[in-house]
Amino acid sequence: MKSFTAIAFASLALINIVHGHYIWQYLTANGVKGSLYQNLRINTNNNSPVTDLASNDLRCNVGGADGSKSTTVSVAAGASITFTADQAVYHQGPVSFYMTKVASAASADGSSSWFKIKEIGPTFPGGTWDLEQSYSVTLPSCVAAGEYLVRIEQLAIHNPGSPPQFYINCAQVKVTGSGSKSFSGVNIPGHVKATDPGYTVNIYNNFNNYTVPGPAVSTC
Ligand SMILES: *[C@@H]1O[C@H](CO)[C@@H](O)[C@H](O)[C@H]1NC(C)=O
Ligand SMILES: [Cu+2]
Repeated sequence: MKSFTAIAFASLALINIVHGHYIWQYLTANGVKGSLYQNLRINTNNNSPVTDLASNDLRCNVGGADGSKSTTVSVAAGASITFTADQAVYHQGPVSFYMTKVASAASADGSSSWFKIKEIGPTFPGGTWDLEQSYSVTLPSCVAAGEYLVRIEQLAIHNPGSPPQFYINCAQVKVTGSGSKSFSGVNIPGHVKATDPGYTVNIYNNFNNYTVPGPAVSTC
């Protein structure tokens, strides 16, 4: 079993080198898939992940603090949006979605408080992950109208060979509707701790349960 695990890791490392990773590049809103980076922050790290738990790049990816070149899309509270990557996600791990309310989605740097609106963990028995090229999230129907950054985070778990990798981006969204609810949240970085079981877990060995890192999902 041990040697099988070692071989599995060796081949995973090779896949990394050969195929590269993935980038969140398209947003579908109001049923329309946008053009490249339309209504999304534009990252400058190609398809590389963020791995530093203390980095501000965890907010909206490397380069993603600047929203000046991106547009903002109006979406009704309760509607769904979809993030699509340049290729299907293939590193195993959870997907989480967060929102932060801001004065202007185009000028926000992500330093405000984030609340989680959805998480996708593995299914057991087996510990099978939902690996897709696109993931959708429904914006809470009760959330206050106004501008938000909506963030996708895929955490690619690479333990124990190398640290987990964050694949992230932020959409610029103006939520419309009559909702008035504001949720308390967490700061990013800081939302995932180096000691979180969902961050440290070895998914190849005795993998029977899992808690997605970060706060609990906020619901109406
Ligand atoms: C699985 O459950 C045990 C017992 O509650 C807990 O200690 C452990 O951290 C959990 N593992 C993960 C990866 O969440
Ligand atoms: Cu990769």
